[in-house]
Amino acid sequence: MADAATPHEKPADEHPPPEDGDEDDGDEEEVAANGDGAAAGGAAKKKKKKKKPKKKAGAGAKQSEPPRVPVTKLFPSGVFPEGEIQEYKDDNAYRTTSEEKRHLERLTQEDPETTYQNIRRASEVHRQVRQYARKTIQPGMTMTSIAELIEDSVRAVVEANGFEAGIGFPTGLSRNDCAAHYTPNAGDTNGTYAIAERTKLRTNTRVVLQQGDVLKVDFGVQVNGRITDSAFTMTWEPTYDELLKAVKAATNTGIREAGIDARLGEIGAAIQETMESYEVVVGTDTYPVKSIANLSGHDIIPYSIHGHKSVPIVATDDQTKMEEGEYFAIETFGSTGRGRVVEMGDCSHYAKRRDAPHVPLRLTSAKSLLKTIDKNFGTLPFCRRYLDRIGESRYLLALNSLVSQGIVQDYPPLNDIKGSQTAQFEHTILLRPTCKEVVSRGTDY
Ligand code: HZT
Ligand code: MN
Ligand code: MN
Repeated sequence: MADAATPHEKPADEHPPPEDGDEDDGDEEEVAANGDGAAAGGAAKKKKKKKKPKKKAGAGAKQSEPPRVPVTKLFPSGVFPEGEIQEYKDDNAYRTTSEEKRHLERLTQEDPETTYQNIRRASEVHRQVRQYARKTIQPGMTMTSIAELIEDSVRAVVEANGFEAGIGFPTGLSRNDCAAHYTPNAGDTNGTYAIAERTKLRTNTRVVLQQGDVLKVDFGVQVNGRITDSAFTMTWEPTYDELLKAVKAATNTGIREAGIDARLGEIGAAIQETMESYEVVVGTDTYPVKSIANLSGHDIIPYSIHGHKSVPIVATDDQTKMEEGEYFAIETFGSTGRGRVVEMGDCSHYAKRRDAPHVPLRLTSAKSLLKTIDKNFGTLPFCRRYLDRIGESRYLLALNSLVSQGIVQDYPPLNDIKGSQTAQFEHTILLRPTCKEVVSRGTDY
């Protein structure tokens, strides 16, 4: 099956941008704004009309395919849909009704509404981009084309603009035994399956998505430093349905157990209990689903994808409590393998450390690369492809030097044992004073 271009390996202009935001070509579908149809304004259902309505910002505006319409055009009021609201459990229920707490929500934080609108706008971008990704990603596509499909959409829909808005972190496209932190590097030949593609000049090998793959799609969107971190798993074989069910349920358990004063180790225990109540049949073999013990969720702070807390996905004795105002990525990983990952394969993900030491750099190239990182990413994670696209080349020695000096953190791919299958679901939640908001919730997961 050498070089026959798959339906999705055509040049980039296969999916041209729309001429206009609310062009009514009949092929486009509206994007359901949020789980309960709680879209604030904007995305009201509308039937196709013979006559084009007058172009009016907002009312009736819909997302294009591929997504290129900024969400600020779909929600011109600047009010973005609220996520799923969950009440706090048990002894925290008083918060829901407490006048005092509601008062605090209004007064104490530095304009909570602004930060809520930032994270909700990022989350709406995530929902719209993933809706397109979920119907477009197919076996036969290269990992690079999948990454670009997602990232080009995020940039357009969030109106990427320096540190104000953009990609939150590299698009994770981890397959099978790889649970996390794989994204293609240029000339990507990693992974089990590569096809030969003969171009006029030479033969390239590229990794291509396979029918039997279990693909974790993990991408991030940031608005003014507020990052929505959410992930889902795609398969094209019904064999893995139970694995996905287990992990989806485990993530929802984690979300339900999360709350102000909830202990991290107890959340992990509840997640593990849900996860490990499932099994998966593959061929003639039955596998218990295991929580991957050395992966976890995490808190999220402005411009930094992980703060100081980890949310385990197995029972631990961690007594640390979640606190009011914190943001968490609740993510769980199930595996048919050992239930542990190790770092494996070429690294693609990096981020400048918040605690980077100020050491004099002896390599001119490292000094210059650090300037580029400071200017373009700050402490947001980036990948080698993002360095390529801003015109950097031959930076590997410099990058490795920044890693070995503790200035940049590397995040290599994380794999369970060969032959295993791993799945992930992830949501970003916000612990508001009076309720829990699952900001990334959609109708899909
Ligand atoms: C690191 C680098 C990135 C954070 C979790 C994660 C994807 O495994 C504390 C707990 C993006 C995210 C991260 F480019 N990681 N969520 N989504 N990966 S983590 C972590 O390093 S740190 C978990
Ligand atoms: Mn993630
Ligand atoms: Mn995460």
